[in-house]
Amino acid sequence: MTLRVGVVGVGTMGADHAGRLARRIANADLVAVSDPDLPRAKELAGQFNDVRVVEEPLDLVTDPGVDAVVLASPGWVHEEQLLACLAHAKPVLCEKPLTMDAESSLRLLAAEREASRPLVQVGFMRRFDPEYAELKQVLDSGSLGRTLLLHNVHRNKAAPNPDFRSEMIVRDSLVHEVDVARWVFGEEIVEITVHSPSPSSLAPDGVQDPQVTVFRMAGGAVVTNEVFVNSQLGYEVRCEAVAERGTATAGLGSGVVTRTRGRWGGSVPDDYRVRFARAYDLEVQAWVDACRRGEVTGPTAWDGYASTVVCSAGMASLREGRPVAVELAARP
Ligand code: ISE
Repeated sequence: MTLRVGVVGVGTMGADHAGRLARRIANADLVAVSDPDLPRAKELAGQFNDVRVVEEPLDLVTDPGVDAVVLASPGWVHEEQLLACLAHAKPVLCEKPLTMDAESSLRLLAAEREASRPLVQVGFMRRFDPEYAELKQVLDSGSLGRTLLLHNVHRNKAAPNPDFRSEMIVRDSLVHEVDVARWVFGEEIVEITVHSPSPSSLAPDGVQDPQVTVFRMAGGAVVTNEVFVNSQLGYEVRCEAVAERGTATAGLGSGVVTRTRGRWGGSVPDDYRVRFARAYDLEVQAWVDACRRGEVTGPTAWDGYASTVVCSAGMASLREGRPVAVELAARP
């Protein structure tokens, strides 16, 4: 059976996923797209064969010709759209955030428990990046001893839009490090502190950028994170794990090196679509394969809930300039 997939939201990520589903993913067909921006949805659908435009996102979810949904709509409409997916037993790959706050994420977890099986995967694609996956394997093998620290660096060339305020750096960017830390250690974050160094003069007025954030993990490890979204230099994402007998680093960017005119070097990608292209392909292929088996194998609704709670605590820490404890509901 070929999985018939509909994409809701045709902004940067939705359009990227649509192209991947139409051209690179096996055993899946892109059959429909939906977005309140109808001309944009039509323009995207027109790039492929036999892709319908469904005006209302909820109509796409309930469409009998759609087996599974990729949600790339803004976070504030996720709850309603995810609940519709659950009510109609449609597996869904939801770009982060799962929802905007802990309460709505908990409502969603409860609704998923009522469904016949888990249906939600959250789009934390770094878990599928070959280098991140290898880093995790090395650490899990125990060959380096116990993991003590993680140092993450996350730089964007420029913020995606002028409304990308300090809170968005936590909620939309740091959320990836939140997931990486929980995934690498296999445990929850218990405390978050957001430090506010002197901001770059190239950041918009009043925006705290860069930010340095510290997580305390349940088992006592510490994770440091630099997030700098107006770094000018390009897209750079790195993770160094420090263990008892060595370190493991993903994202050194040591691709092809050229030497010419008295200089040597490689290239820095412009954005995440380039840096994580392979990770997105592997993520979506794994999701399609799991959907066809009736399973969820990637980051779950619980991972989405936990990352939302950590980011909310992070936003409080950013406001108040102090460590904030992370309090999760009991895990079902
Ligand atoms: C964006 O939404 C992403 O998910 C990117 O991976 C991240 O680098 C960027 O900061 C976010 O705005």
